[in-house]
Amino acid sequence: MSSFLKLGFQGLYKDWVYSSEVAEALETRKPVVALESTIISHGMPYPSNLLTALEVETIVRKNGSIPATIAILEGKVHVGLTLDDIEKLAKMGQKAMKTSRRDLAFITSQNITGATTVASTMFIAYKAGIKVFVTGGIGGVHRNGENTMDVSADLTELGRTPVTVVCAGVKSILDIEKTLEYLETQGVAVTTFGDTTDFPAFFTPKSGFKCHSNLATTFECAKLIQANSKLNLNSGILIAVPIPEEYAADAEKVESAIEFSLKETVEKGITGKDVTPYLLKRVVEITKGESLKSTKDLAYLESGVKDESSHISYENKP
Ligand code: PSU
Ligand code: MN
Repeated sequence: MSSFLKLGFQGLYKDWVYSSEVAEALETRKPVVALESTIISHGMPYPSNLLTALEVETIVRKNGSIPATIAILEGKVHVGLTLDDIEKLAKMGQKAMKTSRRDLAFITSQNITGATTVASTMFIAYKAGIKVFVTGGIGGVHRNGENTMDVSADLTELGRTPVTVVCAGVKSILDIEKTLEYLETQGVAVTTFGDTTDFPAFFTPKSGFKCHSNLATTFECAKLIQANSKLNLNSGILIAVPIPEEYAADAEKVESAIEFSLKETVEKGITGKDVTPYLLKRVVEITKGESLKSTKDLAYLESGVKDESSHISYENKP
């Protein structure tokens, strides 16, 4: 709180709440990385969601940046959460409102607590002056999306908001080929990172669909971000970093779990914003945690820790 008061940082919107370290970093132009919160409430079960959220913040710090996890708490936009806030969201799970761009006016006018998706996190990050955002997997065009028109607002947000999203690709619960097509339509600069041109499928390093661009180093990525900004394109960038082979899930197991869960959504009439959380939950259940393990491994990777489910204790918090 002290630095917040000392520096008098308020940001663009006077009623947004910034954590003191994020406020200080933004005012003194230190690097800040935005993080979403729907992955906490709707993307993973408790307590893995809590441990992962804290571990990701630690990784961001270890790499010299300040993490800004974004959420809406009792109708207020929060940029940078306290440990208690993160724990509350992790425990609320699906009781927190899944908040995409279209929900922002509603949730802030009704004083509701919600977790932000990639789309709304990008919007808030941009307005807060944060240029880079890291997450696991983004939303996309759903399978059979040509009939349901279920296309995540994450893709249109990438087309309209100049923030760089770094992720592990798109989960094959979605139609990856159509997702890439739609990103092209939206004018999003999409690239793979590392030594592959195959777009990654989150659980596995290759999806079988090619990406037109590949960058080998973080320096090249920085140049891309700078060029996007210089051109004033006002659209986003997607950098897809493949999961290393040794952490990848068994592709066949995951695929059969996805197909089974997709059938269930049709049988149970699950539609709209409930589809993604339902599929994520069922794939974890059916693969008996194998998919969750990859999710956690991805997050823990840079900290040099391999998941044993319990060995990142709550006490290891930042
Ligand atoms: N994909 C994942 N994990 C997630 C999500 C997607 O592998 O947690 C979440 C993200 O918050 C993403 C949102 O922005 O789901 C997309 O939901 P929808 O398809 O309803 O737009
Ligand atoms: Mn949808």
